[in-house]
Amino acid sequence: MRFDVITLFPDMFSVVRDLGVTGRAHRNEHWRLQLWNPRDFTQDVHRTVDDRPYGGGPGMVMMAEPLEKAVMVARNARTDTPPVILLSPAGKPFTQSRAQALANSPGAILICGRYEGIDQRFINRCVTEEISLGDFVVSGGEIPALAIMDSVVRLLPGVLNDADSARQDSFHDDLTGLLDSPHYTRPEVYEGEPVPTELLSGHHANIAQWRRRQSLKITVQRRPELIEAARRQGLLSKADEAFLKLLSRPN
Ligand code: 9D3
Repeated sequence: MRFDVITLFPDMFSVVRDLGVTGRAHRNEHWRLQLWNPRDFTQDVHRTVDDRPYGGGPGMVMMAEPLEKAVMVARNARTDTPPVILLSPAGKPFTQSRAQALANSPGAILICGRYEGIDQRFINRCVTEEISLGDFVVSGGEIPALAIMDSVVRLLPGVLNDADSARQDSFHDDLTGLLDSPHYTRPEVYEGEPVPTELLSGHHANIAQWRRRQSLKITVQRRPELIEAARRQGLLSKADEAFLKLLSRPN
């Protein structure tokens, strides 16, 4: 797996390259990261990468030429023909299934925008798809690119430890199911609040039932649309439906 990232802030990427699960995977050569700064593809003394928008309006626009040159050099540094993905608030929402598809591929060239936007002619000429992380605003594409690489690298075979890998095929790790139930660890009472007695019983069937019911309850409260999706996917049992009916009763 290889990611080539085009960014004005290459220093931001040490986090995914050096730390945690993705850092270990990078040291173990499960993936490579190559960074390309559009400023290095300018000609003028000021190394200009942005200019004022035609038609007026606030902010600056990233110029096409330094970006296109960076993409060309990144492309030539690879033997395959990867997708060229622009991180954009106007992109298609990123999902776990897109992460899985990227994990099953040789990787991608990721373009991180800054300023108000990017010259559309660069997008038309070089970009194969646009991806958004969701309906909120961040200052540039870098943090979304980091999140995408993290989500993809942890899916590569051999990257997670055995315990985490075992959890991966359960629908808990993928958001197509229900939201997770709460977790507790020592001490048994914290600031006067005890661990739910069900989790202390050692009765595995009761623990599983308590967790399932907590998941259903939290999902109804926070993401009711996921209940309908789970139902359509045949993920809800008769017992689940009975519990949901109980939850919806006024009490
Ligand atoms: C009102 C115009 N704004 C668009 C919503 C301007 C604008 C805001 C933020 C233009 C670029 C940016 C920088 N954001 C990204 O590049 C970005 C992003 C995001 O802001 N939210 C969620 N996903 C992404 S992916 C890239």
